[in-house]
Amino acid sequence: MPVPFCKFSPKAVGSVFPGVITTTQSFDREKQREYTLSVTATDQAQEPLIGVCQVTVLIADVNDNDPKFENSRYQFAEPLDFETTKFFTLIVRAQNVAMTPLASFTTVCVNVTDVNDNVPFFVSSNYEVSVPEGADVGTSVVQVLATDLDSGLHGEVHYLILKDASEDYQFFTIEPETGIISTRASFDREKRASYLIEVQSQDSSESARPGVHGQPNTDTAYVRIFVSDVNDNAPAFPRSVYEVSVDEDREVGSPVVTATAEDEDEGANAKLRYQITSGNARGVFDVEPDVGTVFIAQPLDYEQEQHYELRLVASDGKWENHTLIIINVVNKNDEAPVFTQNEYQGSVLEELTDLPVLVLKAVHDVY
Ligand SMILES: [Ca+2]
Ligand SMILES: [Ca+2]
Ligand SMILES: [Ca+2]
Ligand SMILES: [Ca+2]
Repeated sequence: MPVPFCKFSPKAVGSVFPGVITTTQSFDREKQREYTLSVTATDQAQEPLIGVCQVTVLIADVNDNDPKFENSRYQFAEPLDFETTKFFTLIVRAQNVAMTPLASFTTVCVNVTDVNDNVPFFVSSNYEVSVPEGADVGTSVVQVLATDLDSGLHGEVHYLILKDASEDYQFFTIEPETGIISTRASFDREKRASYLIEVQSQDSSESARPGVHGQPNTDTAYVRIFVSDVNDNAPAFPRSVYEVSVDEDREVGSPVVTATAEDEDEGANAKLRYQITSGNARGVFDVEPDVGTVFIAQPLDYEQEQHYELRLVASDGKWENHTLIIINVVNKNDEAPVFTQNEYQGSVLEELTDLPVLVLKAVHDVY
């Protein structure tokens, strides 16, 4: 068989002709470990004799090869998380065991693919907001916010209002993209002072979380909407007329009547001040401005005035209303009789019997 790697060089050493086989190129044991040569010896006689022998050449190993990487499988010791690390570069070193070890390096790039494993959580699970009563339909009330750590559709959040038994949901609307909640009605605090709705956030692809089959990830939050007061109610007295009788000898400071007005608003919008605006001749009466109690401010005098008609006004600072307070002064016989003269003179006839001697006139209650 032809061996292109060797040459055979016969050389005469005395009467012996040894053959020397030398290599014509280098060998690679990793490609072929041994070669078999057939060596033929021929003498130079007229009729030459031929000798044949087989030579097997074993290629000895030397540490001449770096370790080679092939398609390998790498296992991660911990679960990957796109949200933590999106891209890994691994430098892998392989080294053989030898007196003079040889090493190879390769770079493994790992792109982590995002899955929808994060819930769009609301930044607050309870919102408390207020809207003034009487505000126009379409007034924005609050913007809710949910954040989702995923990328793309996995993290794109939409909002909706859940329909519940209370039916408060029907008074509000939410923009799916922005989470802005607006009114669909105008409210009256005096009828109803608060509403409660439940809002939901959802991402925009199927969840990769266990147990959520084919659905997006969701979260919910409550939004309590308080209707804040506006001063839209005037004070109102329960009666348009109060009529009372007062003895003329009642002490100054005595209460005569309390006329309390009602105001359906709250707080400052229902804080009333009372005032007597007419009918109060000589300032005989006054009113406690916070409570509406009319009291005697000057001594009453039946002889001077027997009848008062006071106009009592209650005001909340914006609206007012009034009532009529009729006070009848009752005459009291509380003055000692006083003689009209200090000295009385009269003459008596001696014949008269059973006739008045003198008429003494006294007048009651001069003052
Ligand atoms: Ca993710
Ligand atoms: Ca998500
Ligand atoms: Ca009011
Ligand atoms: Ca009000």
